[in-house]
Amino acid sequence: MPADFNGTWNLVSSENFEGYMVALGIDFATRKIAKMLKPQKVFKQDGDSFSINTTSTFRTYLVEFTIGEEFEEDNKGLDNRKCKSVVNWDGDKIVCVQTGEKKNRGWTHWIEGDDLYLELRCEDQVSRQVFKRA
Ligand code: VLZ
Repeated sequence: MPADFNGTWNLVSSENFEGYMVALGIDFATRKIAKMLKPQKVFKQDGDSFSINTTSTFRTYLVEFTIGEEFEEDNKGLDNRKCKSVVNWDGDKIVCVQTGEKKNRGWTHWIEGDDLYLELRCEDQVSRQVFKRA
């Protein structure tokens, strides 16, 4: 029985999002704004079909995917690079590999207790975020 990510989640802590953004080549002014944000994630999950909508007062980012099916991701409003992405289960975690110009790019989500965790990876940088149910 895989994990159920459905719901609305609010950011409560963030570690090294700055390093992750630098690795993605996000400009200084955008980083200053972005690191102040408290984004919300709305997960919709139906079996292996997901949508994750990350919203904030500054930018919004929607990604939709099915486990195991590669898709084109354009990262619009983030670094605007295109990559080929695929998300797979690793136990109760969902692991995204984003293949493109940036090495070692991807993310992992999992739930522990009532908290949603996110690890964001790009090149040698790792950012960790924790969300609580809204
Ligand atoms: O999350 O890739 O949940 O694809 C933050 C918006 C969105 C703030 C960060 C604007 C998206 C930042 C991180 C401007 C540079 C992300 C995935 C996993 C969904």
